[in-house]
Amino acid sequence: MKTPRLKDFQKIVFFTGAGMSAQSGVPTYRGAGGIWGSYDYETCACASAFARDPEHVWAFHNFRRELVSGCEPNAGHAKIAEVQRGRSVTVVTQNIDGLHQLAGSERVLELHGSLWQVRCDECGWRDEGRESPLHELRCPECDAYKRPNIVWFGDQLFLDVVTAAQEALAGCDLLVSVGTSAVVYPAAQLPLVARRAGAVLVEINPEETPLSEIYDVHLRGPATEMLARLDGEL
Ligand code: BJW
Repeated sequence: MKTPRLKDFQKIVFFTGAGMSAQSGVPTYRGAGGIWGSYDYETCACASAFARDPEHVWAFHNFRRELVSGCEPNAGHAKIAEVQRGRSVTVVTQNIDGLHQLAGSERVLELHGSLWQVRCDECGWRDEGRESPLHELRCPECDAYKRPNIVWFGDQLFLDVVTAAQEALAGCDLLVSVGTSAVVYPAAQLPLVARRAGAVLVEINPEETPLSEIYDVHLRGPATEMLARLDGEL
């Protein structure tokens, strides 16, 4: 199949992972230079680690807040935001960095939460802001530790977000997946909803993934260059 042109589709979903932000300087999780090469998710990114040592988990997330706050959206984020103007486009992202929104995208569904949101699981208090690092780690209401509103390993995904993502995928005629290794579930299997709905599926990734075979078109290269090939002009 030839590379689809965005103007030929009515309802588009961009499904993004860490590779989307790699060219902004945000490290991916896996592969060369990936975060999990230097940090152990069992001590940094799961609820049991937070219960054991919340300050250690916060040190990791404050490191991430500082790192990401120094990163700008790249040309790929900008391209998606541009395509979204005046069209039915939903961004379903596994990323927690908020760069789609900074680039101007609306209708962004954050499957794994946000680095910039915090909550208290004791009393339900919530807050949002880009203070980097976050200094006050205790809930102002009940003094328990705040936690990042991020979906860690072993956490359930937010049902309302997953439902909205499934609806967008079931109703789309084009799905463009960008920069995900497709190994983290249940997010990895969401593109299958679009496959079953008969959409055209495009995978943008320099590498093959375990789900590459479900895609109609494979654009093997970096996100910014490959997104530019899709021709967003009306
Ligand atoms: C480029 C590029 C460029 C580079 N341009 N591309 C079924 C089977 C097996 C296991 C499970 C299962 N169901 C659930 C599980 C357990 C677990 C899981 O999936 N484990 C697998 C790893 C084995 N899932 C969960 O625990 C989930 N919860 C859940 O299912 O609850 C119910 C349940 C629990 C337990 C058992 C059973 C059911 C929650 C998952 C939460 C994931 N959270 C994280 C952590 C964030 C922490 C933090 O940041 O602070 O979210 S993990 C991390 O991986 C992050 C990402 O969103 C996620 C996906 O990673 P992504 O985006 O794909 O990035 P990478 O780095 O993997 O890949 C980057 C890609 O980009 C590569 O392919 C590159 O080639 C490419 N690339 N440069 C384009 N320039």
